[in-house]
Amino acid sequence: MAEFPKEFVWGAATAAYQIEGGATEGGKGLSIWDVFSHTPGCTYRGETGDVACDSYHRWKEDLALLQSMHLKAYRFSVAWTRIAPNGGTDWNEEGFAYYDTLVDALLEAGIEPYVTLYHWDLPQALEEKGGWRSEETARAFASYAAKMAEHFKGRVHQWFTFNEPACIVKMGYGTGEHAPGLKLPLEGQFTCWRNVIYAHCLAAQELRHADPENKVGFVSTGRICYPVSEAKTDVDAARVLTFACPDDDWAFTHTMALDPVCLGRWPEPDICGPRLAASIAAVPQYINDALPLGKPDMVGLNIYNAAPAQMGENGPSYVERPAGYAHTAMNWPVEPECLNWGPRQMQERYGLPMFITENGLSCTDKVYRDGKVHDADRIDFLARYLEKLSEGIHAGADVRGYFQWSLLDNFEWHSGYRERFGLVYVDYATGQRIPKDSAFWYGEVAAANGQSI
Ligand code: GCO
Repeated sequence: MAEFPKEFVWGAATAAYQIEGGATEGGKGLSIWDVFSHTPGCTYRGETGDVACDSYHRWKEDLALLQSMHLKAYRFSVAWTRIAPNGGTDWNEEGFAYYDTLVDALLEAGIEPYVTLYHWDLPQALEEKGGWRSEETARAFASYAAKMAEHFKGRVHQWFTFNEPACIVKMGYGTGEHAPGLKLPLEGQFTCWRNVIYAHCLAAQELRHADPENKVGFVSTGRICYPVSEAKTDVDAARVLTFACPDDDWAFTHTMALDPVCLGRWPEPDICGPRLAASIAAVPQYINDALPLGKPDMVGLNIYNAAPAQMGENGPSYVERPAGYAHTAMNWPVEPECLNWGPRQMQERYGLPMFITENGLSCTDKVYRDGKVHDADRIDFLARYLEKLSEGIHAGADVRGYFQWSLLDNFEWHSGYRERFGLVYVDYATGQRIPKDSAFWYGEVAAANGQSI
């Protein structure tokens, strides 16, 4: 049985471009994802977020689903281009009106909004001026954050500035798999990275200035390695591999996001590759001086899996998984220990309250002949992961809550609608929502604070 702290927060998560649709409605401007998804060859079958789950019109149904699952928290993101269509001070009243309605309805229902200000959908107008390659984008983001904090003062207190710099930079400006689809060398990617971190620090200052009651968060994803035994040597080896930042794999690390944000300094050179270390050494001093402003009240961890590790003959080494190991529809390994060891390692290094801001899996979900969606894989996965999260909390990780990814099946970026991550099935032709078996199961878990697992 899994036990969770008394005030543990149970929620679900989504993101604007993945669920809203209404891509050109309500005065919304174009984001880089509107442009990228309409660029031939960039997404699975050329699928776009033009309609997605149509939550822009169907948000009441989403709210009802949250209530049906006894959830007291909803993590969603705001489309910057609804608030400022061109990413400047071109404030759009219709954009504010949409999120006013959603936030007020959540509060009325006793569901706390956890708002992500940036979940990858940069205004296209800013990308055309350099995007994250330019510090001006950091300043524009701070202005957007200040406006949001002012507008929602007294109603929204839980803010996450960014979701996953790892994906924003590596996939958007490195591999080109995500918007804006650029392929820069390490040095160019790092420039984008440090501008995102700078943007967070400036925005954190604005959010706190607007309302001292505001809690500022930052959402990170990256490599987690767990020890194959409790032997100190294996535990140490796993920790070293979790936080290492080699030149060929530095972006998908919590280190590169959380060291500057939480510790106010960049990772030490001896855990960085030489090109990365040289880029860090060249960071302008005024950005380094701003880092302490970004210390968060809460760290968001998006954790889906991990790699087994041990202390080998030649030092820390990965352990090969057995043949036929369990994996998800998206071919991600099923590794529940990630929610035990990941939070414990982050607790040791950063010592800040944490939320699991995303965890879940895609399954080959379908509507069965009985009209229901039976997703035993998701129930088993969540049970195993939440048991391990409970273990990590009992070992000392200060995890305050868990947001399941995702409330709804939705637009999975360059994979389009092929992957179904939702607790709720979405028929994209009609917009119909069908709670999967896991939605009922997760609702019982939330109502029982995990005791039903
Ligand atoms: C991420 C993003 C989500 C994804 C989810 C499944 O973590 O990549 O925050 O938008 O849809 O994680 O890949």
